[in-house]
Amino acid sequence: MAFTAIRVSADEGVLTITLARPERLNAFTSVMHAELREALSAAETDTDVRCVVLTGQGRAFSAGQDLTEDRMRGPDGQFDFGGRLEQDYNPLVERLYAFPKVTIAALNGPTVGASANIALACDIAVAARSAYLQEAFAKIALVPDAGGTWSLPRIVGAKRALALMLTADQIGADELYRMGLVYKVFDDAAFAGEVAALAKRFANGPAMTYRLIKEAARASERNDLKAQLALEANLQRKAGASEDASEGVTAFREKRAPRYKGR
Ligand code: T3D
Repeated sequence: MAFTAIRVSADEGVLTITLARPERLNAFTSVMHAELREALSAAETDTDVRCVVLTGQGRAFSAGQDLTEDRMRGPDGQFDFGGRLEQDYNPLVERLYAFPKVTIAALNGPTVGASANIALACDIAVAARSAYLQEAFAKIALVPDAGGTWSLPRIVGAKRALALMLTADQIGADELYRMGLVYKVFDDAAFAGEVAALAKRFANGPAMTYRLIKEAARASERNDLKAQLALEANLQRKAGASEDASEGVTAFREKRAPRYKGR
C-alpha cells in the first residue's frame, strides 16, 4: 500500500511513522487511521523493527481529528460521533497500549485533541521545547476521547486531569515535563537527533525484556500488590532464562557492551 497520509522510514531497528498532512497540522482522517493500522501491523510482526517512533511532519505533531472530514452517520441517519471512535480511535489506543515493542511519541509541535491521548498511549513521550499539548475537546463542546479520561488521571492525578480537560488549556513542554506527561524535553534544534538517539538505544536493547517490562507495567494498572509480586516472579523467570540475560551478565563481567539479540 502506498501511503498518502503518513510516511514510514526504517533505520537500524527503528521504524519512524510520521503523520504527514502538514497543511492540516497532521489532523487525523479515516485514511490516516487505515494507513497507521497497516504500518503498525507490519511493525508488530517485522523482527527487524525493535522500536517505533510516532511523530508529525512540519510544525505540529497533530491537531486531532480532522474537523472538516465528513461526519459518520448512524443507522438513523443522524450524526454519530461515537462511531468514529469505535471504528478508528479505540482500536488504535488499545493496540498502542498492548504493542509488543517500545513506542515513542515524539511531540515536535502542537499535540491536540485525540492526538494528545494517542501520544499518551505510547510508552514514552518526549517533546520539543516549543511543543504544547491541549485536551482541546471542551473548546468544541466534546468530551475527551481516545483514552484521555482513563490515562490522564492515572498520570497527573484526578484534580489536575479534570482541570486539563475542563479548561482545554494549551500546556507547554516544560510544564508537561513537570506534570510527568513527557519524559524529556529537548531544545527544538536538538530534538530530531535526541529522539533518534533514544530510539537507537531501544533498538539495540533486550527486546524481549522490554516486552516483559511493558506487560508488568500495564498489569499493575489492575493488579493488587500480591498479584503484581506473583507476576514479577513469573516474568523474571522468563527474562532470566533469556539469551539476552546471559549476555547482559557476561558482558558486565567482561567489561564490554552487551550485544542483545532480543531473545
Ligand atoms: O468524530 C469526531 O469528529 C469526534 C472526534 C474528536 C476527536 C478530536 O480530536 S476533537 C479535537 C479536534 N481538534 C481540535 O479541536 C483542534 C483544532 N485546531 C486548533 O484549535 C488550532 O488549529 C491549533 C490550536 C491546533 C493550532 O492553531 P494555529 O493557529 O497554530 O494553526 P491554524 O492556523 O489554526 O491551523 C493551520 C491549518 O490547519 C488551518 O488551515 P487553513 O486555515 O490554513 O486552511 C486549520 O484550519 C487547519 N487545522 C488545524 N486543526 C485542524 C485543521 N483542519 C482540520 N481539522 C483540524 N483538527
